[in-house]
Amino acid sequence: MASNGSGGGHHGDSEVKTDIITLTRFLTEEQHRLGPHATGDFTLLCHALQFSFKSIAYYIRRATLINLIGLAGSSNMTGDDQKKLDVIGNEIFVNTMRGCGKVKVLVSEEEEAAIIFPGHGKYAVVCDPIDGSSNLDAGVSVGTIFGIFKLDDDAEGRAEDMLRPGTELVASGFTMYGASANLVLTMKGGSVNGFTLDNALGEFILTHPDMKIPKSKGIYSVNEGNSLYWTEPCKAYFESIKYPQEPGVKPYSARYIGSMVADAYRTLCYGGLFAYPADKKSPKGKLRILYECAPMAMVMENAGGLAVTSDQRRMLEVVPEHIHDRSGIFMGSYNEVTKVTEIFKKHGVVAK
Ligand code: FDP
Repeated sequence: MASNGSGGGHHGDSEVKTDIITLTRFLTEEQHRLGPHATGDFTLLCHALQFSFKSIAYYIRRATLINLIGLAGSSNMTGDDQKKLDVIGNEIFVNTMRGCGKVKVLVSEEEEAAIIFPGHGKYAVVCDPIDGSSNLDAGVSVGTIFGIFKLDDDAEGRAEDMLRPGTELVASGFTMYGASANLVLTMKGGSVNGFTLDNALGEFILTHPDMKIPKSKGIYSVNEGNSLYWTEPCKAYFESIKYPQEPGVKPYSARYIGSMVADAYRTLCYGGLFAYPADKKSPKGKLRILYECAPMAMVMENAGGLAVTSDQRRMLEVVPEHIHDRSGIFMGSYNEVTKVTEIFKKHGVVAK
């Protein structure tokens, strides 16, 4: 069978790719691109991250078979009931981060306090190990969200060190556990790259290089069950896309999975708007700044989109008051988020 010399060979009807970019290769190439001053610590940290994603993907896939569905009988720091898989996902994450030796501070949705590891790790990791877990028992897609900060060389590692804006993230992303496990990774000032887990090879393969979110798309994603509590500008925005006044303009389609990672991944791929606004019932919003909003905002911005808070500030500039602090969020296609900001402005809500 002759090779075409471009990394692919013809085998029967299908083309078999023989020059594959795995996440491991991608990370090594990124490290080499940075030159000799790159120590390889970030690469090792990412290897540990990818192991935790593979493990969580494995347990989610087997959950119904090995009695991992249902509640663990406890609730986490933010008051949510913990599922057995929340607990296991968190343990996997904590252990892999500790084991890699490169992390000094870990903030997890499932842990009340920041975890400080011994040793000289120079990174801080924030994570929601299993986001969207109310969907778990129904087999609906959930995900892991993560962000990575670099600490100062002499940092002792304190929870307060984590109260920083998303603009200081050196990398962020998420893995969605759906029909396949899809990992999206972005680094500061870089592009957004998507990898799909090949279960047989046990490797994440680069399948979506340089992802760009479409500039506009008539899809909105929000929990409409909260509309009773929405503020006036919020109501006005959603009215405007559901009942457009301009002749010939079609109303938007609604899509809401209820797992931020899955809704964000669809928004990244197809475009549109995902929102979890602050409202009269939850004036600070529901989603957590450090390990949900900021990492997602970085992905959206690096893919050409936008992410803002309910008071229309750039999400990445928000400094959380405590590690589990929350915010309202509107994120997605550039033109869709811009439209939100324009309507809020008409109602007197302007970023300060
Ligand atoms: P969950 O409570 O199932 O963990 O922040 C968690 C989150 O899910 C997000 O993944 C999701 O977007 C949102 O909450 C769903 O909240 P609602 O059920 O209130 O719509």
